[in-house]
Amino acid sequence: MQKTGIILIAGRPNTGKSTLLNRIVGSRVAIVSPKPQTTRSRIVGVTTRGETQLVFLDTPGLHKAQSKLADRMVKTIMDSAASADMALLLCEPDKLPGPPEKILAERFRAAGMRAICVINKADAVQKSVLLPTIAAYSALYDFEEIIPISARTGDGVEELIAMLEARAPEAEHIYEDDDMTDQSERTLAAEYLREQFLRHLDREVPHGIAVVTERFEEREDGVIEVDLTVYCEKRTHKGIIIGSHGETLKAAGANARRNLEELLGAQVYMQIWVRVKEDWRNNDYLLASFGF
Ligand SMILES: Nc1nc2c(ncn2[C@@H]2O[C@H](COP(=O)(O)OP(=O)(O)O)[C@@H](O)[C@H]2O)c(=O)[nH]1
Ligand SMILES: [Mg+2]
Repeated sequence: MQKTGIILIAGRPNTGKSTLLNRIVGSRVAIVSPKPQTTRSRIVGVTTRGETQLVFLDTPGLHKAQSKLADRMVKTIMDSAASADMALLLCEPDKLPGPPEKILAERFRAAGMRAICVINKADAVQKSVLLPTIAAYSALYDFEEIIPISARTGDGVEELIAMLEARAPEAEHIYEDDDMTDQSERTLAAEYLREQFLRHLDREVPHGIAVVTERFEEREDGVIEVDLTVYCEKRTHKGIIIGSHGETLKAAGANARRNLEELLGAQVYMQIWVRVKEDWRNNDYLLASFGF
C-alpha cells in the first residue's frame, strides 16, 4: 500500500528551510543564501523510498508584505498550508520563540495542524544552549516531536525523515518515484544565477533582481545552451551586477554554470544579458511575465 505525506516547511527567514529541503532531496532544488527572502515562490521537493513518498513544500519566510511580490509570497504560504498533512516549524537553536513563531503556532492551532519542531543549526551551538530552546518550544505548541538537527551537516535529518515516514497517511503517490522537484530545469538555471547575486552582492541590489531563462536547448553534441536575462531596477545596479571589467558577472555566471552542470550531468554553455526595468516588483504585468 502506498503512503504519501505532504509536509509544509515553515519558519522565519534564514532558519535553513531551503537547506533542509536540498539535504532531504539530495540536490539543489531550492537556492540558499544568508539573506532573508531568498525563496520567492513555493518549491516542492520530493523523496520516495520504497512505498513511502514525502512531498515537502518550501515556502518563502513569513514577513511583512511591502510590495506586490511580498504579498504574493505570503499568499503562497497560506495556500500551501491547506494541503499539508503535517508541518515542520524550523527555528534557530539559540533563540526563544518570537512573534513569527507565535503567529505560525496560532495558524497551526487554528488549522489543527500536526507539527514537529525542528531546531536547526545544532552544529553552530553547544548542546546546553538547546535545553532552554526546547523547553520554550514545548510550551509554545503541542508538537508531536521536538528534534535538533543540522541541515548543513545532515545530523538528525535521517531521524526526522523516519518520523515523517512513520506518520505518512496511506495515499497514492503524487509524483513519479524518481522526481525530485516541481521546478523545471529552465527555472533552476535562472535561480542558480540569482543565488549567486544574493550571495555576493550587498544591500538592496540582489532583492531587486529577477532572472529569466530566455532559451534552454540541448545541442546535438549534448551540450546545453542557456540564455539568461538579468533584470534589475536601476542603471547603477546594472553596473554593480556586471562589475569592473565584467568580473562580478563572470564569476556569478561561472558558479551558476557549474551548479547547473552538476544538476544536469551535462556540459552547459551559458550566455547572460543584463537589463534595467524600473520598479518591476510592483508591476503586475512584469511579475506575471517573470513567472510570479
Ligand atoms: N551553521 C548552520 N547554518 C545553516 C544550517 N542550515 C542553513 N544554514 C545557513 O543559514 C542560511 C539560510 O539558509 P536558507 O536555507 O536559505 O534559509 P531559509 O531562508 O529558511 O530558506 C544560509 O546561510 C545557510 O547556509 C545549519 O544546519 N547549520
Ligand atoms: Mg528559503
